[in-house]
Amino acid sequence: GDNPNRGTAVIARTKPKTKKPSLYRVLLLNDDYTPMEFVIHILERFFQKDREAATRIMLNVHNNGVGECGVFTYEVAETKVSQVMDFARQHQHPLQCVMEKK
Ligand code: TYC
Repeated sequence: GDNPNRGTAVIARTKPKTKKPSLYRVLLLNDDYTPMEFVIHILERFFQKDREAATRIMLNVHNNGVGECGVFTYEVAETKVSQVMDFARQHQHPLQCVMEKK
């Protein structure tokens, strides 16, 4: 016969193919030197926080040593960390920003 599928079997996928991406927290770390106003500016500029939210997050970091700026996919989190670290270095502040898997 001319049927090219003779003798083959195809099993249809039953689950959707897409997977949820892993999520990562972006964290700011406290230090004794970075000005509070600079940290608020970082949160407004790179994390789209309004002034009230930015101030709350900054004070949370100041009081607890660490605080969450947001939750993102891997590539976005990596970009945020780089942007914050580059900006802090340009302004000669020791501010540290890290990401961790949720
Ligand atoms: N502790 C700093 C100060 O007293 C303020 C600060 C807040 C620094 C948050 C870093 O991630 C930070 N000037």
